[in-house]
Amino acid sequence: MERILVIIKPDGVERGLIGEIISRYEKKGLNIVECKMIKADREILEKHYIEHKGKFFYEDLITYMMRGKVLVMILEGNNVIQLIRKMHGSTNPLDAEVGTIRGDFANRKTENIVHASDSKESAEREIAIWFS
Ligand code: 3AN
Repeated sequence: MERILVIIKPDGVERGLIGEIISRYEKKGLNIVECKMIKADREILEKHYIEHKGKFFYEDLITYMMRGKVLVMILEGNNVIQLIRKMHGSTNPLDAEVGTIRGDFANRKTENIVHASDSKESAEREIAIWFS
């Protein structure tokens, strides 16, 4: 059984998209096994985004992720990582297909509504950070 960490980011929460996003996961038959709403601090975000440290968008990304509450979830199921990433669409909203969450709701690269782990290894690393 595979697990993935998903975050509905501050813009998703602010824009009232929590219900819409969770409803898509439910309709797809995905299983939410943990869920919490928190205001992330710099410490947790620096751990989460360690691979992006030093990139030109890093500071903007951390500031944006701290500006409001986020909904953090663990989903579990067969091939859940591939399924969720397909449903979220590409990081760049210009590349995200219509019908995906980013394709339907995002219009910027940094503020792109959702995060999802991109591999089994990153899922376990991220789950340990957010649900330790
Ligand atoms: P994804 O969330 O699609 O897996 P990552 O992990 O490459 O994308 O990037 C993490 C986050 O950093 C993205 N969700 C986005 O908010 C931001 N980001 C990534 N690349 C860029 C970029 N070129 N310009 C601005 N923000 C970016």
